[in-house]
Amino acid sequence: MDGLTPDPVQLAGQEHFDAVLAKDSRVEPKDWMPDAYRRSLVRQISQHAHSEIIGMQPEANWITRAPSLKRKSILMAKVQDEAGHGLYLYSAAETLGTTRDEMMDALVAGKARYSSIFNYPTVTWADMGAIGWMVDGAAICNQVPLCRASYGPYGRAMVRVCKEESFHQRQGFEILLELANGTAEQRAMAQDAVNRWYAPSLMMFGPPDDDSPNSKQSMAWNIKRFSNDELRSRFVGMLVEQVKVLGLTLPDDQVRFNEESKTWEHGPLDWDEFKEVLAGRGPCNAQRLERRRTAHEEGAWVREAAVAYHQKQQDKQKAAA
Ligand code: FAQ
Repeated sequence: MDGLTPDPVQLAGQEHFDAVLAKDSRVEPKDWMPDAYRRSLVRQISQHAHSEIIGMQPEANWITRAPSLKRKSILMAKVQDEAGHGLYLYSAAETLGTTRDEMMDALVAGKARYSSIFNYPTVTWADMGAIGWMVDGAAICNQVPLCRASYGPYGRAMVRVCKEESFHQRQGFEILLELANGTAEQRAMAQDAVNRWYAPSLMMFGPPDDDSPNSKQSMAWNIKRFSNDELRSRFVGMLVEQVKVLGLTLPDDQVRFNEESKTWEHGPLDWDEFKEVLAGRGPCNAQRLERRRTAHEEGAWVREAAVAYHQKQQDKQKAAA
């Protein structure tokens, strides 16, 4: 090609890609897709996978301290679900040509993003309730629309993830409900957890729309279906109703339903804090990354054993051929 004449393969590919999006249909791994679409998907899906994996840590801290055997097994199952979500998502990203090793290397080198929310400490048992109710709740609000993401493997992975997140949210709500109906001390612990997780969970939806560089293009590509602020507002509306059932309050006296725009409004959020967390200077960033690095190093023998096993199987097949 001389660089001036349009490449016919690329032109036909772009035409097909545009038609797929116009029909609101799915793009599949072997289809032609623009490089920028591929890059943006790898960016979002790998960050999402890392969030699930790092997100295991704040809750895993409580498995040994959960107040009963039943609570321990429920929490353990939830943390294992998060590992599964990470694995589906790494697999979806791999279909775009990025290897799991590349993604994992970026994470342990501190070069990859993961959700801001997992850089906050879990200081009491009530935090397990608040995480389930609010963090998984926010994850559901954000991820249900992603089930319709234009990239097939991502959208399909989201269907199962969302089913499991719904169960997680229920278990978190139930922990808070029990504490809220317990002793005065337990009730205070539940309220304190809700107070601490409220603003960070609202910030999970990402920066305000005016400050969200990726949203417009992601929405044009049918990856994101709603803007960060739209989803945040829906989430506030959900919290407002459910907190009444808990008999607790939200630490925000500016929550109100705007009749004109038909959206839920909330008080100001500390976006400087959000930027600090994203820059790696949140309360637990260093601890989370260090733990992940250690786990990665300690798991090296499992990866080596898997490679050796695969090699052995291949040698056997060759010998039999
Ligand atoms: N934390 O232009 P936008 C879970 C970054 S899973 C860190 O608005 P976009 C399950 C963003 O990447 C939670 N970084 O970006 C669970 C971008 O940086 P980049 C994770 C953030 O992509 C529960 C820059 O800021 N969920 O909780 C955050 O259009 C309990 C500008 O932002 C997902 O990943 C943040 N909160 O919208 C597990 C869902 N927000 O890449 C364990 C999929 C923004 O240009 C226990 N992802 N940034 O360097 C998404 O929906 C989107 O990527 C958003 C961000 C909405 C997160």
